[in-house]
Amino acid sequence: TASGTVAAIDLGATSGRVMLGQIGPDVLELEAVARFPNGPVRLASGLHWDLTRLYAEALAGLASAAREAPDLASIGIDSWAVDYVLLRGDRMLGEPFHYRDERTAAGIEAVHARHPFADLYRRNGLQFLPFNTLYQLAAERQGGMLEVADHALLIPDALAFQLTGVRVSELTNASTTGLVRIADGQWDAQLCDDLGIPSSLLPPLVDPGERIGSLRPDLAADLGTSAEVVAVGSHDTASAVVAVPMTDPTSAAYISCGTWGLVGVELEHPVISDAAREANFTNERGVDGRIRFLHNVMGLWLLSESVRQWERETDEAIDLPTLLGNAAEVAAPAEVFDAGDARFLTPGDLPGRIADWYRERGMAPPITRAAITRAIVESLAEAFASTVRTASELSGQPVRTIHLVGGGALNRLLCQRTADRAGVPVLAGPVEATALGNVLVQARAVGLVAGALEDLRYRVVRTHQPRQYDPAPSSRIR
Ligand code: LRH
Repeated sequence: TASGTVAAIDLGATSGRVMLGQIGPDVLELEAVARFPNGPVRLASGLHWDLTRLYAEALAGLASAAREAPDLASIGIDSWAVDYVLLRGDRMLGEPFHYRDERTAAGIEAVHARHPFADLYRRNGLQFLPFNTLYQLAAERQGGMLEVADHALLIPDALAFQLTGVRVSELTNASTTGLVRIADGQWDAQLCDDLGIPSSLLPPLVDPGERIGSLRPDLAADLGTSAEVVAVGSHDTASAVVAVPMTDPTSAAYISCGTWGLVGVELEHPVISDAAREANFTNERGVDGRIRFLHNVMGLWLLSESVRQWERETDEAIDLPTLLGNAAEVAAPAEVFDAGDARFLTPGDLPGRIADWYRERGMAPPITRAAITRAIVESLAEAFASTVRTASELSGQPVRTIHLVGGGALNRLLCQRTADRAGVPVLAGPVEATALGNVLVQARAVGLVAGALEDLRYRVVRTHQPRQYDPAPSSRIR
C-alpha cells in the first residue's frame, strides 16, 4: 500500500479540529493543524450554532493543512448528528438550531399524533431523543420555514456544500434524522409526506467513501490544493466506531465518550424488538453497512457544563486535571444520580440540578466541587456499565472487553470506575478516534489503504496501544 496525507475536519459539540492524517504501510498519525472551541449561542430565536465561524475555522485549518502537505489527497468532514441548515438556493436561512434548543415539544406532539413512537421505531429503528431531526423539522414546518426552504443539509453536508457547491446527504448521519428507513437505508418519502416535510428538501444519499466533489475553484486557488472532498462516516460517532481498536467486534462493546457517551455494540443487523424500543436503544447506520446498536448516555457534558457554571459564578478558570484529582480523593456518593434524567439536557446550572435530584429523594446532595465531580463520574460510570449490560442482553452478544474512545479516555477515574462497575476490563483510547475513523475512510477512498472495516481497525490496533483498566475485585458492583 501507498503513503499519503488527508485532512479531517472533525466538529464536536464542545470543540472542533482540523487534523492532518499521515497514512503509510505502518503509519497512521494525526497532527492537529487547528483546534477551536464550539458551543451554543443564544440568539433571540433560541439556541443556535455559529456555523459560519466554524466554517471559517475549518478553512483556516485547511489552509495550514495544504501548506504543510502540498500533495493533500482529500478532505473529509464529520460532526455531531441531527442538526441541519435550511437553504434557499445557495443561501443559508440563518444559523442552524442547536439540538439543545427547547423548541421541539410541539414538533414531537405533531409527529407522534400521526405516527406513535412504536410505529416510528419499526420504520427507522431510532431511540427517542427529543431533538431527532424529524421533530425539529416538524417544528420548522409549524414556523412556516419549510415553505421558504428548498434544501435541508445536515451539518457536515452543509460544510461540504460550502466547499464544493454539491448537495448530498451522507448516510450514517442521515440515519440519525428519523427519516431513513431501517429496512433499506433509503429516505422514507411516505413518512415525510405524512409529516408535511417535503422530501424534495432531502438531497441524494451517499455512502461513506463516495466522492462528493472538487473544491470550488476560488477556494482551490486560495487554499493552494486540488484535494477532493470525500464522504466519510460524517456522523462523528460513526467515524469513532470505525477507529475502535476491536479485534473481535462480536465480543466487545464500545463507549464513544465526548460530550455524549454513546454506548453499545456493532451488529450486522438491526434489533428493533419491543425490548430494544423500551430500553430506548437506537440502530444507527455505520460505515460499511454495519449497525451501531447503542444508547445515548449524557456524557462529559455533565462535567463541562458544571465547570462552566462554576466559572460563571467565580469568574475563575478551573483546571480540569486538578478537579479530577480532587474528585479521586473524596468518597464516592452512597447513591449515584440518574445521568439520563432529561433535566440535565439543557444548558444552565447543572450542579444545582444535581443537588435538586438528590433533595427530591430526601438524600443529602454532594456539596463541594470535588464531591459533585465525583458524583458525576460515578453516575456516568454506572450508566455506562448498565448500558453495556443492556446492549449485551438485547443483542445476545457477549461483552468481554469495553473499548472507551474519545476525550473520556483521558479521564482515568471514569475509565477505572467504569471497569469496576461493569466487572469487565476497559481498554481506553484512542482519544482522537473520530478523526482517525474519518482519516481511514478517506484513505481507503483515495486508494491509500485497502480492505474491509476490520483491516482499517487493525491499523489502529497496530499504531494506537490502548490503556487497560482492570476491574478492582473489591469494588466490583454488579
Ligand atoms: C455525538 C453525537 C451523538 C448524537 C448527538 C446529537 O457527538 O453525534 O451521536 O446523538 O451528538
